[in-house]
Amino acid sequence: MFTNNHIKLEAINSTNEYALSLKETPAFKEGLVVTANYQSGGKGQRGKAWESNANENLLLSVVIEPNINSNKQAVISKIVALSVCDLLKSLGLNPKIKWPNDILVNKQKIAGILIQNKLKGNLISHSVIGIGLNINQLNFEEYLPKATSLQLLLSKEFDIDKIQIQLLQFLSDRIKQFRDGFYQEQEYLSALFLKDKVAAFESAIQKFMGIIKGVSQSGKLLIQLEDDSIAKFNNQEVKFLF
Ligand code: BT5
Repeated sequence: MFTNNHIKLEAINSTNEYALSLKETPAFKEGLVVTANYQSGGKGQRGKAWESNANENLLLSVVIEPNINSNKQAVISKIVALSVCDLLKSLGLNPKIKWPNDILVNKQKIAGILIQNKLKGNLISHSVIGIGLNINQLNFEEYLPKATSLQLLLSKEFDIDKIQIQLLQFLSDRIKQFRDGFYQEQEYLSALFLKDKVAAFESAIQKFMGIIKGVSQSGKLLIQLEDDSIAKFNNQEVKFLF
């Protein structure tokens, strides 16, 4: 699926932005892969930055054509997060998905995902899936959660191209399974950070205790409250206190 349309860049502001800039061209179609050795303006959610030393980590964007209703958009990020987990598990790690888009190992962030969708009416015609995976970088800024990398966790250097090929294989397998109707929700729930554990959260109005039960189709976090009701939160409406 991601084999014959690969643009490799030495340096760019953001691989997601670069892929999106191609949206009126024939190259912008399912299977497009854009990678860079360095991003001068790597993007996270809502104006946040994704920072990576040059040549040390995977900075990747791929285009898929989901053709699903935009109210089911969460399935895309679930599949992508699971494919990053597949890769990390294949290396012997125990990854968790911290809603909405962080991949953690030992409560430290090893990868981030940024999905930007192009809509045609109610349909998501194209998704640009950006993945930043820390591979060989040893020193990071003081982020919260703390950052980690494959080399920090496994004490050896990794070949970034090989990791990229493996990750894209896991991702295309997951996409194929989804299109074949294979249900991945249970796997997602078992990988979800803090699922079924009593934890502390903070919303705009208060701090509270609750239990994560899942993520809705539209991507809202479902938290069971002390009175057993389920509250739904959009990204940015709730913070984990851990
Ligand atoms: C993300 O956003 O985690 C999504 C990151 C997606 C990056 C990829 S790289 C290829 C593609 N092209 C792009 O321009 N982006 C995508 P968010 O959840 O908003 O997290 C951003 C926050 O993570 C920052 O505010 C920092 O606190 C932290 N952070 C930044 N760089 C990091 C790193 N290398 N490792 C761990 N944490 C980092």
